[in-house]
Amino acid sequence: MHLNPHDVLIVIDVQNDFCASGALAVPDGDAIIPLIHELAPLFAHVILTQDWHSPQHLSFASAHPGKRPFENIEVSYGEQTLWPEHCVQRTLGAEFHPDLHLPQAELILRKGFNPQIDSYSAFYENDRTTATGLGGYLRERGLKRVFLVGLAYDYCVGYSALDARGQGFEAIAVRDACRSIGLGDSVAQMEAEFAAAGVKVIDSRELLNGR
Ligand code: VGL
Ligand code: ZN
Repeated sequence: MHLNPHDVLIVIDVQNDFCASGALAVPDGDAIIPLIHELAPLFAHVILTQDWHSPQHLSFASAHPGKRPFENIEVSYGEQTLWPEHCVQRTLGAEFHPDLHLPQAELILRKGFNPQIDSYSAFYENDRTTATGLGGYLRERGLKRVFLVGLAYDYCVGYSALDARGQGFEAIAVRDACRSIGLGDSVAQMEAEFAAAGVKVIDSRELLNGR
């Protein structure tokens, strides 16, 4: 697969709390970092996202007495999964993994900072209507095709890819440069949504061999 100057690599949430010994560790999460470093130089544009929650964020089980992580609750905008406290603003867990080295990144997009709304997607908060501005940013800069890597495939990578399609961008998830949380059948469900929305899933070899 050949890349062009309108392609952008979006590196989703490669933060301490999603990596080994983090508060919401994604199994094998750190393992993708060397591959991300191989892929990034192929792209003219790189964007990072950073999960960036207020203390006592609505998505934290600890903010709901009697509730436990990974339970679902009903909130104003619908169903919300509850998580362990993670990626709290200005904590070590919210920092990018220390091995992640992408100084060329042009934008660091923070999301999930609204205390009352979670944000899996880099484009829309979980109410599905509050925009982060990323769609407008990409359009104004003439970026048309987004490649997604990072954590977690079945949540923030997945919802970002779906919303990219919804905003009229081509969206391609690089499967082996992602890892999943895996709650129930979250991976299969996300892949069914990818198929319906036209999100492509590729292996990194398709990029690395096509140079
Ligand atoms: C994520 C759950 C909660 C993710 C973020 O980055 O996939 N998942 N917050
Ligand atoms: Zn989060």
